[in-house]
Amino acid sequence: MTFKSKPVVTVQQHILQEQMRFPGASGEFSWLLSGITLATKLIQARIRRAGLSDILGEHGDTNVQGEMQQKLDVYADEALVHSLGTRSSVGVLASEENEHPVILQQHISEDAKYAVIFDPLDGSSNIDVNVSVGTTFSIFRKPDGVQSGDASSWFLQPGHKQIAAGYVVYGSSTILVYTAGRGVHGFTLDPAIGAYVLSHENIRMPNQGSYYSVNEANSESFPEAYRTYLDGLRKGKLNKTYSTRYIGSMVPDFHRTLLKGGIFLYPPTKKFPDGKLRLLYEANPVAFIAEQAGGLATNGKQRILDIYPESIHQRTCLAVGSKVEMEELMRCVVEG
Ligand code: FDP
Repeated sequence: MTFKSKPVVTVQQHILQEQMRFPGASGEFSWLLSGITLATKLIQARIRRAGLSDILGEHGDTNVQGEMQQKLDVYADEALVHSLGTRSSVGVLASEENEHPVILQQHISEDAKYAVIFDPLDGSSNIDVNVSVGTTFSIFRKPDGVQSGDASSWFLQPGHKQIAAGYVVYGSSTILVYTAGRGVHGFTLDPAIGAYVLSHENIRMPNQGSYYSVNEANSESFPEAYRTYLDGLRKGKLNKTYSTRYIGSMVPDFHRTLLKGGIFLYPPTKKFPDGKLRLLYEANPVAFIAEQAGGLATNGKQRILDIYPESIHQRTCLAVGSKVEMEELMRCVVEG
């Protein structure tokens, strides 16, 4: 590595550079994001040693979704709460693992401007078999007129109000992807220096890809329009030969879709008639990133980022991906 040929830009430097474009920016936001990068470094260190320490397997409790918590889920949740809990700009935190938002009591003050919601370890059914998993996060500004103690209302805002969102993929390398509404940038964790380094600047999703990503075992119970759509892809309706790719961890499945194009979808099924994925900490962050990169995201009826949530753990149907595949899906759904 030479400093002359390619400057090393860490995520912290990048955020500070972005921030300098806004006169009067206080630096609080970059301090907040540094809490997320610290937590995800702690999480990835645990994941990398998973088979060597007593961290695999079930924790013994169930989370708010009624799912058995894995030990790593619990660790990841604690790492994020611990790392963000000391940022005075963070008023409330919410997570897949906790039924109610965590109010950081000591921060209920004028300084507390941001609400952070996250899924500490998405795709956790893949942990024990050494398959990629991820962390997602979404950040809102405290809405006007909200009482500090009314924590849920900090989050009950449509996704287009997110001020930043992102995810980390714990895959063959660890990569952080985020947007603050001015493009999408990816940073790979360099284990030699312990820093996330800019590796994917201004990511653009291809207009069309050649993969579709869905749990086809559920296809018998998909609504007719989704079955017609998938059949069309297989039969070459979009003038491409498609392959399937489905990991069963949303974050790496979406990450591939972002870089290679195509579509990722979790339609309504018999078991999950309203969709399985969670609006606030799964669909919203990837929808924000997809749109910033030139893609689209819908629940089949409306743009994901326009949905007004009614509860923190609300589920949604999700289809997200390249323009060509998404426009064809919307056409199939409208025609019914
Ligand atoms: P998991 O249940 O393993 O946590 O919403 C969680 C999620 O994984 C997503 O990451 C993934 O895309 C989806 O569920 C997988 O669901 P199916 O096993 O039903 O396909």
